[in-house]
Amino acid sequence: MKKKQMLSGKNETRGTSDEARICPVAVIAGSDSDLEVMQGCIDTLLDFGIKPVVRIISAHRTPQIAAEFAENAAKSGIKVIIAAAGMAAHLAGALAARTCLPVIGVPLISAGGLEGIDALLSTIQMPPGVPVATMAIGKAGAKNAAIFAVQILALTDKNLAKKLAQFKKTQQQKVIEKDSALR
Ligand code: RP5
Repeated sequence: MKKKQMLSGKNETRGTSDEARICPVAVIAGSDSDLEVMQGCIDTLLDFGIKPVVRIISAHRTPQIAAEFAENAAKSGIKVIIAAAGMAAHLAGALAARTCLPVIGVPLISAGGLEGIDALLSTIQMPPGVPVATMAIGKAGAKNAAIFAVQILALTDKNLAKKLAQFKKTQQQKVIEKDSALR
């Protein structure tokens, strides 16, 4: 089911600017091996009613496509880009270099990597003038990237702002209930 949602996001949201208007967030993974963790990001966006554009684009293996995507993203209606990669994770930075849109980076743990520290440093240590809003490594970062994107969009979208307030309330309530259960 989850996989279907992800594939559906990918297939139905590529292309025209009409589609992009209802897909203001792009989730870009550096490899198909990143998709399992990024499903948490996609699912969180779906929970807020946002169906993202989902792509696999590599800063190193498909640099031309990465450049073209970043240069055309704003024109096609995308407002926030989430970029996730492992190892020498230059994807978020490479996209941020070519767009004025906010770019959120998610450093991932990859096989043979350094537990995500390699990706964290590659994503976060951007030179002044080209920021990447870098989240935590892995699953937590994937989910937070979605919430952070919603927070940006909620600044100009009352409906999303309401959903965000409700999300915070529910989250708080869950912790209070767990605390009460201990007493
Ligand atoms: C990065 O290299 C990708 O984002 C991925 O996390 C890592 C390994 O890629 P694969 O060899 O699994 O395709 O570019």
